[in-house]
Amino acid sequence: LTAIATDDLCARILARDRRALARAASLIEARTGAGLAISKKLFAHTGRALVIGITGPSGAGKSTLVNQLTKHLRLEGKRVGILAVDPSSPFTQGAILGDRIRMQDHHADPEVFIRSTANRGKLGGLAATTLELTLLLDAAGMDVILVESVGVGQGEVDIARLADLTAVVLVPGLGDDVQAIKAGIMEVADVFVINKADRPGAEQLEQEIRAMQTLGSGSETKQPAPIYKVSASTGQGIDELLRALRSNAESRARRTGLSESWKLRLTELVREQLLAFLDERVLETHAERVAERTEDPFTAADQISKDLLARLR
Ligand SMILES: Nc1nc2c(ncn2[C@@H]2O[C@H](COP(=O)(O)OP(=O)(O)OP(=O)(O)O)[C@@H](O)[C@H]2O)c(=O)[nH]1
Ligand SMILES: [Mg+2]
Repeated sequence: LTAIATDDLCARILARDRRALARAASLIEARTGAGLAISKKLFAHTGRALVIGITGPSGAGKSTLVNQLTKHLRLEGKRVGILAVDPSSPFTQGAILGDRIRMQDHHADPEVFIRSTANRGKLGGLAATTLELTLLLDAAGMDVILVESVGVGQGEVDIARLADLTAVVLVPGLGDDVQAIKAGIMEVADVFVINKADRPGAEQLEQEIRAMQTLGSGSETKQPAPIYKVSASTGQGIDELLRALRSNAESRARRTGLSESWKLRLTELVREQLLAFLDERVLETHAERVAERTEDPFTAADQISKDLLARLR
């Protein structure tokens, strides 16, 4: 894209043109120079949207929940951006298709923008592009951005870095669920959502979470995350949940200032951005030498950064 075309695309995004937005999202996802130029240009227009991370095990009902939250937000006239991040797993195709189906309630709504993205970061984290996409949707005037991501161990931690607040979705009856969840999740969850509360076991799961919260709370000043029981498929409890998410975001903003989550988010973005500059082939060449023990890892790192600097110059 020429500079003029990029400028034009940015102007259209700011004017809330959906096709321009979709085009820009593709350019960013493909990590093109034009995508980067758009991200740079639009950054000044970001900082308004509330980014909510929705994470939890596969099949917990995250997409159904996102669909319900969107419905409620739309009734208030809010513009909603939805990013569904799929892990690079054999389920990816199915998951994207499934999300499309479950979110199709809002597909025709011009004030809702939905994007499924299969990109993952180089080191297994959420892709920098996901973060860039939240910035894009923010600039495009979305009031709330819902980011759905399957959380399996590290996933929750990653999403917490890009979201203003994170809701961890769990379901009763999985038994080992809470045990399987690493301690990290306790710090990451701003709100716990027990979904499928229409099924038996919700009370018990709530008690298990509470027990873990008391175990985990050392000298921390942080309040334990509130727990909400909902049924995403019927819509029961969604009003209360949405209210809780909002008040949580507000109280956090009062407590730490908005700058705190931005600092975290941008650190992550810059880190991923730097990693993206690495030439995969150069990395691999050195990795092979290290494996053959003809080079040590530290010299390899030196060489790789030298190569990087040479290319950037
Ligand atoms: N009984 C019951 N079923 C639900 C509820 N919410 C979602 N489901 C069902 O649970 C299944 C999984 O829902 P999804 O919304 O696709 O779950 P997900 O967490 O997005 O799944 P992945 O994206 O694959 O990780 C679907 O069959 C839903 O209809 C609920 O509140 N109660
Ligand atoms: Mg889903």
